Amino acid sequence: MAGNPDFDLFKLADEHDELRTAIRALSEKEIAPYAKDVDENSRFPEEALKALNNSGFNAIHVPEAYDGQGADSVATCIVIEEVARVCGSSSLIPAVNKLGTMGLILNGSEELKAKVLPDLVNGEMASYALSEREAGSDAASMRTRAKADGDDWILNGSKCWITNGGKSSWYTVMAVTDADKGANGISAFMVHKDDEGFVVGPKEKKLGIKGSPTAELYFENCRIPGDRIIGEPGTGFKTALQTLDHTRPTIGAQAVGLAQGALDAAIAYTKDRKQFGTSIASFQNTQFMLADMAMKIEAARLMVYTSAAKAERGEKNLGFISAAAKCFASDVAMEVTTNAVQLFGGAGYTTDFPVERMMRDAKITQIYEGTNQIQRVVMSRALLK
Ligand code: COS
Repeated sequence: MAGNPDFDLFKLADEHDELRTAIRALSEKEIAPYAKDVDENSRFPEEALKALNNSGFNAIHVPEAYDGQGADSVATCIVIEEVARVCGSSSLIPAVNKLGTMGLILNGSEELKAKVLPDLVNGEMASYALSEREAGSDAASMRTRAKADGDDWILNGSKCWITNGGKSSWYTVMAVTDADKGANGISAFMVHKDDEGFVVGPKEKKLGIKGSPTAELYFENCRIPGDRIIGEPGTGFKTALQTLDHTRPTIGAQAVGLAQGALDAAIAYTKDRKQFGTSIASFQNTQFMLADMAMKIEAARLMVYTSAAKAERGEKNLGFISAAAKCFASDVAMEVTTNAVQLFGGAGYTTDFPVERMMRDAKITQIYEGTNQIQRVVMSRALLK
């Protein structure tokens, strides 16, 4: 292998680099101009949805067998990262479309996949409904129930903090089907927005990602056909956790994108901003801060792609690496965006510049798809088992 020029040692494929060029251009032209307005008015980024749908970047992960592009997990991360670099809220369109369909892709029947996945290719969205008001980190303590009724299932209960809730057409919903079996009595279902008894509740008022609605969902004798179950009854909690093994890298990618956006803005600003008769980028304090920010982003990006590649290869025991990637990248995003605000000084604390928005958006990456405390539980369990 040594010296072989054909051997792409530890480098992304040319297709990945080309994809980045394409999604970066689209993001800067069609998504970035609206990011401030989307945040200020807490409105859904319709422009981003349209641009992503028109270019097929909205749900690039959908396999070719279901009319999708079948992009690999690293490619999907690159798309999310590049959109997040300009607009955190918009990056949740491709990210949550993957989250809302990954359990189905991993464990659903062919018929169910064929029913749901082409809808995403056609621009509809999907969400993931695991958490409940009283069952967040302790997800297995959920109370939403599903009961067989003839050929149907009837769901009752509620879910909360559902990203893109109300905008999505399809929802992967975890519910208890056998209360005596704990985590192994939970099943996963695909619920459609038009199903009888499916109700979208109020939206949360949030610190960041204000363009992405976060809603409560209610199931009021919600009736769905029997074949909407994903896999066998009782396998839903495993499907939910397996999903997160595949999608935590995407949150890492979102975090890397937010951090990169803040670094890029900080580099431009510190070169331009004059104090004491010179640009503040000429001070070693600024230079070292920028160097640390860039170094940590680079490490986070590598970990995110590594975890995504392992998921793509179908490696077992993804728990450690996907939790590590999400945890590390989101901690880096929080630190980098906060330091970007610092480098902007007073200006960074105003909405005249995007870094305060990026800092607020970064915070959620330390919380959703499992708090970073839960990521450490997952990692340490893997180490000690
Ligand atoms: N993939 C597949 N199966 C898994 C799994 C994984 N990654 N991790 C655990 N399981 C299995 C376990 O083997 C166990 O099955 P058996 O009883 O057959 O052995 C079952 O799932 C239950 O696992 P466990 O006993 O570890 O569950 P806990 O209730 O202790 O919870 C944590 C585990 C804390 C890791 C889980 O609740 C969690 O990830 N919580 C955070 C949830 C979250 O991320 N919420 C955010 C929602 S998205 S915004």
